[in-house]
Amino acid sequence: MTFTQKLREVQLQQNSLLCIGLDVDLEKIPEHLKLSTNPILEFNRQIIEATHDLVCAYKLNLAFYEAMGERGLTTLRETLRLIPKSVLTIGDGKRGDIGNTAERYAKSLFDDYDFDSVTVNPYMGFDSVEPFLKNPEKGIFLLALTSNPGSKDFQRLKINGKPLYEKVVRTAKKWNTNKNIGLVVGATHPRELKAIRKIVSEMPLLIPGIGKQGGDLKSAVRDGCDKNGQLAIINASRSIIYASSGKDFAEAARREAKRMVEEMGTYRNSI
Ligand code: OMP
Repeated sequence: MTFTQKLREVQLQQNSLLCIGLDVDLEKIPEHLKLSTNPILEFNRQIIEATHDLVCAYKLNLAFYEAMGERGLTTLRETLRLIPKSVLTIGDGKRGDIGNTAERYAKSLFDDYDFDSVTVNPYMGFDSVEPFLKNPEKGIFLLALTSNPGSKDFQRLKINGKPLYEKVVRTAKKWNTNKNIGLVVGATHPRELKAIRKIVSEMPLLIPGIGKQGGDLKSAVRDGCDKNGQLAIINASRSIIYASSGKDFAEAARREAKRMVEEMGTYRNSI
């Protein structure tokens, strides 16, 4: 089964487009957890337990784990073990390097950590992306139009009258022979999201930027989904995992996740 098919199945089973970003920061977790042997793992354990029936994926941004040194990497591994197989995992490292190095990145993230999918920066071209594409069951999200203000610095530059991100989108479509490529498009660019979905009608779109970054949920669903109301993976990290800083943090995360899923449901029904 290709990654795209797997995503369709999971979204159908879970009836959800929501991805929770486990971007965990020791300074932001509730005080009472700091007495646990591994506060970050305990935080993740409770968040996963409270939300796994509401999501299609969890995205683990590697920066948050790498920044904690060796212990962070162990926590990353242990967190991955806590995620039920019914849900997809995204290793968000935005990797990209010469082929020989990219091979090592792909081996680490897919074979060792066993992520279902990863984020990849396409700036270095095909040989830097190719090592990630080999296994059709593993997904790759190529950065197309990112959610941050700096996305205008390069991604919107015109080449032969068309923005660079559009070139990335059209090229990714050509490279997608294994049906395992998706694109990252920020929810902060609703107009462009709609145009990109028209170009890639059958590719997954990872859509971050909801919540703290101000992206619009309605457009993320209506413009990001395919014609069946699928293939958009809508990520929220801080707005869910830090919905409360008290002892009720996991319940609060569940409430916020549920609220988002219900809101998304209303937009999905009108696709
Ligand atoms: P919140 O703003 O807290 O929901 O977090 C957003 C998450 O999505 C972070 O892990 C970012 O690194 C990631 N992200 C973006 O915010 N913008 C992008 O354009 C791409 C990503 C990503 O690839 O996930």
